[in-house]
Formats: sequence, structure tokens, C-alpha cells
Amino acid sequence: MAIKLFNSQTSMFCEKVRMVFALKKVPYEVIDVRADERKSLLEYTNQRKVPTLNYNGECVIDSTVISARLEKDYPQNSIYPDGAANKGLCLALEDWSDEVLIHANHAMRRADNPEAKQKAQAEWDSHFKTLDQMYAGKKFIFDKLTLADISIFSQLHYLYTAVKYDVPAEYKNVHAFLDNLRRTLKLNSLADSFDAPSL
Ligand SMILES: N[C@@H](CCC(=O)N[C@@H](CS)C(=O)NCC(=O)O)C(=O)O
Repeated sequence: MAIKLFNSQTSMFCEKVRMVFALKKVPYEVIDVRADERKSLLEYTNQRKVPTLNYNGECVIDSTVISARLEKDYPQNSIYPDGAANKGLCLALEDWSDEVLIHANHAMRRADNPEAKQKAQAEWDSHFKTLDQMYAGKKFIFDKLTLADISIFSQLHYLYTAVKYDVPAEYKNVHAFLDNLRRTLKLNSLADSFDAPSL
């Protein structure tokens, strides 16, 4: 048995999970769902969402559930900060990124007229302000790379690569964070997607 990831290279949630696998140095096989238009995913799970794992025969769906499961079974290089209070904060930030930043990404991607574009920009602006404060004087939110940074990076990275929207220059701390993560993930360019087997 092996761990198989039903993956779409352009999905931000798949990139998030690929980062968790790499941080923990857990080997896995990739099944590209775009190769057969999700036929094998639908056959296996009866649903269309990625990331999905065939986890040694067990079906595990959703990046948050997958990350928590990998942490439980492979506790090395923890994706959470130390201490219950910080872990709770980390999980809340993961959820904020997965549920709120994704909304801003979808809004920007779907904006097909000047009014919608302006609205999406205003939505992102308020998040950039928050993020710029969160990363003021810090490489990571906690004292090391955690799932909070990974989740936030995956949304900002999608904004840059798929939506093709540059973070405005005034958000210096957000830029510094993106560059720090680019180096941490050993990406030559922010335009590359992350798929290294280990970090
Ligand atoms: N909350 C889920 C979101 C997963 C998700 O939205 N996946 C998208 C790709 S980024 C997908 O597969 N959408 C296809 C569909 O819904 O048909 C997670 O964290 O994994």
C-alpha cells in the first residue's frame, strides 16, 4: 500500500497538502486528476474535490483533515506551533485563510467588469492590510513555519500564479513573507508551483 494524492497542480489546497508532505518528508504518489477529467477520483470517492488521499486504502478528503491526519501519523517536523493556545490560533488562521482568502481569490478571478474588479481589489486590500500587520517584523506567524503560513502562502501564491494579480508594493511585509516562503520552499521563482518531495 502507498499514499496516493489525487492532485491538481493548480489547486491551492493541493499545494498546501504537498507542502505538508514535503515538510514531513512523507513519500506519496501523485494521481493527476486532470489527466482523466477526474474519472478515477469520481470512481474512488463519488465526489470531485481535491485534495483527496487514498491513504493506504482509506479515503481522506479535505486539506485540513489531511494535514491533521499526517500530523497524527507522522509527528516529525510538526506543522503546528508548540502550546495549546498557539495551536488553536494556528488552526483559526488556517480556517481564515482557507475560507476567507479563497473567497477573495474567487472574486478576483471571476471579476469580468470594472465594478467587480474594484470590489475584489477592495476585498483583497483589507486582507493585505491584515496580513501586512501579521507579518510585521516576522518571518513566520509563530516561531517556525506552521500550517498557518502554509495556508496563507498557498492562497497568495494562487493569487500570483493563477489569478495573475500582483500584491501592491505598499504591502512590504507581505512581499517579504512571499519572498521568505519562496526561499524556504526552494522555488527559483514565485511563478513556479511547489512539488518538491521534501524540504
Ligand atoms: N475545503 C477544501 C476545499 C477543496 C476545494 O475547493 N478543491 C477545489 C480545487 S482548489 C476542487 O477540487 N474543486 C472541484 C469541484 O468542486 O468540483 C479543502 O481544504 O481541501
